[in-house]
Amino acid sequence: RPDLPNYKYDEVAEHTSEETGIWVIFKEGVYDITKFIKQHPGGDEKISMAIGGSVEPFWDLYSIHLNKHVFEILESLRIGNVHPEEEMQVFKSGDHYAHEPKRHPALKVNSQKPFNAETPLQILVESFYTPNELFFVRNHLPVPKKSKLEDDFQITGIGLDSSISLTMSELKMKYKPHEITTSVMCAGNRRSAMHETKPVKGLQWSAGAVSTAKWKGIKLSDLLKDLGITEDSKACHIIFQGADTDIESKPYEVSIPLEIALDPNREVLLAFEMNGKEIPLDHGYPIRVIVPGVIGARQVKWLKKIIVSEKESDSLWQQKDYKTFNPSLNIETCDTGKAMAVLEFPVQSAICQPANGSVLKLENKKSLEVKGYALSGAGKKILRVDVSVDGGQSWMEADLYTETKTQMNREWAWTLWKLDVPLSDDMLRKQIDITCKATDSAHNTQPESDLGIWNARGLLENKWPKISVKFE
Ligand code: MTE
Ligand code: MO
Repeated sequence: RPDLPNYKYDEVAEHTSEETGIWVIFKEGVYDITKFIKQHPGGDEKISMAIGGSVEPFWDLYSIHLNKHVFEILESLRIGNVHPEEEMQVFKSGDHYAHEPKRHPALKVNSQKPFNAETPLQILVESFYTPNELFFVRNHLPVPKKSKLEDDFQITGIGLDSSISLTMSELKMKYKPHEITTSVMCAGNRRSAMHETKPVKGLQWSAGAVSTAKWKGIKLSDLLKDLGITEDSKACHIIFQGADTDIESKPYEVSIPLEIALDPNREVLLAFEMNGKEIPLDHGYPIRVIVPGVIGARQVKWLKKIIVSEKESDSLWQQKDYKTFNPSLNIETCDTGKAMAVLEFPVQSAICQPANGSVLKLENKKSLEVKGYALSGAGKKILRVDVSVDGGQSWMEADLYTETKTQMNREWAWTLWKLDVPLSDDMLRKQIDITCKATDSAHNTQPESDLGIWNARGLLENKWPKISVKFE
């Protein structure tokens, strides 16, 4: 619409209140929805997460919006266009973080440089697949410049004569593409809960450092077998290197055991698609490793190099971070040399709705809808999620929801759960404390307290999650 002014993302992001006007972006348009928001049928809690940015990922969640009537309303509220120069953020020269992509303002930012942000809990469980724009982001380093990222990577090491350069386009022609649905979870998910028990070092994640996507790629096991790398190899580890580097030009690097990389049932992918689209820059464009059943740290983004090796990666991320210790050891006294690098993770769950601390409207309520997610490592599926409103004296069983058809021990994605908790008159008068716990297919379940699992890095917190709500 050339008759209307152009606005930059930052300008739109400043319009989030009634005083300034409430603006949103849809495709190339900027819209003022201040008047409309009051009548929004979904209530203003959900729409408020979309303001100041693009509404598109929310419309993926709430497909009710995708009709002609809504587009007509929106078009009548158009006030401008997204500035055509707004493809990338512009930073001062010399800034290592000069090539960061645009991010959706609904993400809950933990740190800007490097960029770390979680998916808001309220929308995390609104759909089985997390929209790409709202998928949590965990970056240790600056994002590499997009124009430098190409379709190729190197593979080298034991059993290979020389370094081989491969392009994804070639591999796509040679090997059958494979699709899997996995949840990616950071080992630091829910660290803030462990921090409350006793302070730990690290980003203070709530329960939103996990998201789920359908990934398409080629199986790493196909490639390795084709190159003649088998279980009999002298090598024991596969090292992955990213294109992102620190100030000494050292790349992000970690490794996984060869056994996992070669296992066709483990379905380790060199992925090139996320939820049917090109992988976004924040999530590893153009190629990222997906290792089902293990913590996020091993799933290298912006893949540049694969090394077949006798030893694990000697990087900081393999040798120092991402290890757990005896609860009585602190950052100074823990022995990182002795501890094993975290790979698979224990059974986990979270309560996402209602939000912790909410004050809810009474409205003759007979029950309260409680929603969350549960998942476990190593391919274990969720057998059951139990919910308690009396501190664990009695438990109700939640309804489970999944979109995967799982084989035994190959559940790589989360299970969403929901329960209508019956409300008694007594409960309406005081604070309601809600807790839950998940049990996986090996009958592992979550601990009530984290005293026994506390570790100096604050990893793998999985004690019973707790929230409290009140009625007005
Ligand atoms: N890969 C590279 N190259 N650089 C990184 O910083 N972070 C890892 C992993 N892969 C990281 C990486 C960590 S710790 C996690 S939890 C996941 O990516 C997060 O993936 P996401 O940002 O796509 O959610
Ligand atoms: Mo992570």
